Amino acid sequence: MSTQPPGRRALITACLALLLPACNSVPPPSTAEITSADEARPIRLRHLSALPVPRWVNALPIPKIATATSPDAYTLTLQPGRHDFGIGGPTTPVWTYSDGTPPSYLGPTIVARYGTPVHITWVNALPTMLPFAQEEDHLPTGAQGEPMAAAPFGDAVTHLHGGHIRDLADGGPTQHFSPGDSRQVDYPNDQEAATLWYHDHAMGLTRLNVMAGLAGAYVLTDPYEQTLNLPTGAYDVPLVLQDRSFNADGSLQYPERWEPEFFGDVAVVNGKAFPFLDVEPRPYRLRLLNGSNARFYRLSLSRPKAGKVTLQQIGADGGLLPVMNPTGRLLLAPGERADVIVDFSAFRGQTLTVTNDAATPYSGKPDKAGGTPPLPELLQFRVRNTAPSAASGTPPTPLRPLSENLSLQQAVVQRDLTLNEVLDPQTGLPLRSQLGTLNPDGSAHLLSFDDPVTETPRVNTVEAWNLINNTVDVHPIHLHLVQFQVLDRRAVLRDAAGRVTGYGPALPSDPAEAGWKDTVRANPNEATRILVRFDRAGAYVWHCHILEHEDNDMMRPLQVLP
Ligand SMILES: [Cu+2]
Repeated sequence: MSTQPPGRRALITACLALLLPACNSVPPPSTAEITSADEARPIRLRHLSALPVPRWVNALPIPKIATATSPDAYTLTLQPGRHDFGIGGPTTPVWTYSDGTPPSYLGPTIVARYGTPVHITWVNALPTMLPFAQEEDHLPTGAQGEPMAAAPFGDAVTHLHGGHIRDLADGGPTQHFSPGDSRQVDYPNDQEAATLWYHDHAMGLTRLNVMAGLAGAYVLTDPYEQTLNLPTGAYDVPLVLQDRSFNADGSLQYPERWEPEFFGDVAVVNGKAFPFLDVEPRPYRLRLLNGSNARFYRLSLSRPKAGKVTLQQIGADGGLLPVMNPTGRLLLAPGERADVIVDFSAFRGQTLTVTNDAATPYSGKPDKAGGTPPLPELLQFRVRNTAPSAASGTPPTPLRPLSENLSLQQAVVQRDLTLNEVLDPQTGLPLRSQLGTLNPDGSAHLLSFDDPVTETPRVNTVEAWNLINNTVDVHPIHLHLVQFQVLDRRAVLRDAAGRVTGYGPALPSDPAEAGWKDTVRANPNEATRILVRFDRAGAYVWHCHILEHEDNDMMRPLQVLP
């Protein structure tokens, strides 16, 4: 581990997070300062695969549709297995969700229909050792030197990300259960058609269990969506984006003790390294899902020497957008989804590459000096040189009006909440990330997961949450239970001690996030406002979806009061 003194970037973070008196001489960061001072943290440069992984030789697999035991009922068993990522080396020990057919990495896709509940029995048949090395004492100690809470290895619990579900079925971090045990849950599917996903959420283990393979897609359809003439069947393709690194023996390479973020050097899409997909010259619906632990993707579809293809974004986390969003570049933080239509009919016989230029860690700003290099290429589409079919697939505009247009005037409570990073004063390296509230003097009040609940909305009320990011990186903030709307983003104004004194002008949200969202990017030194209707009482959580942050300790309880 590096013992280099903290760089300016780290020092700024420490001052903002802790508001140390000794830091008062450091001026609050401006955009320019963050950019020019963005220094690499050597700790993040390690995870290079031990073998050269071939590109564009693996056909993209489409995760199989889950086999039901009876109509809309599934038994999914969490179990160990081996998987061929197509890395040109030995197969890889992984953890999988099995529906009784031979298990696969990722888990099988659950296809659900609006208004028809899905019943799932989750069976934990995992061993008590992860498929990659991990120290027993894998998390740093907490704020008072106490050991951070983590479930024992082998414990697991599955959360349906984006699902509108009662708290006992939510699969929150404290609901983990041991090997040999099982849980039964019902998902009501009483929300709009959307690309949801299921993944592990066990306390202190989420980054490890998801890295091991515990994730899968959950596609919810509804009659309205089916009237839109969107591509279906083989032309409706989920693309689960992950990054992994591999050891020479084929095993997953992951740090044996907690590190602030993990960035792999191999793009894995639907469980294959750098795959390709042969497509027909016609429209496709691509359901992009960022299933990485920490990597952001800023995606384009590129043609050799011919620039970028316009992506027609039709959906975000919680379903269809009100209007289509044509864009050349899509930004996806961990946990976020985007549905796009790509019409390949203009590209017969050509090869198109899905490219990525998001730096790591992702600050949202040009990052010339710092971070690990991005994964510049993920996936290729090879368009067959056949006659274009007269296929459907041009989406109408408007797509789907918002079922409710939330306004700030509806908000009965406005909460100021903070995103913070705590650095080791000795080494300058991150010890943990924490959410918190805002003190009356504008300083941050950092809170651990175990501190008493502070976010207690009343059921069926609307609240405005003002997410103040005191760090230098973007954090994707995810709320369980709800789909919300992004209101605006404002620059945070600070005094010399870094305390919040006010806000700059409101900037409207991105057209890409104009629909329902369950995960929102909170940019550094900005306050991101979301409007949320809490429509079900119960005990939930909200957290950063960088899984290393979520595990230590960027997660808080959310108690919706009756
Ligand atoms: Cu975070």
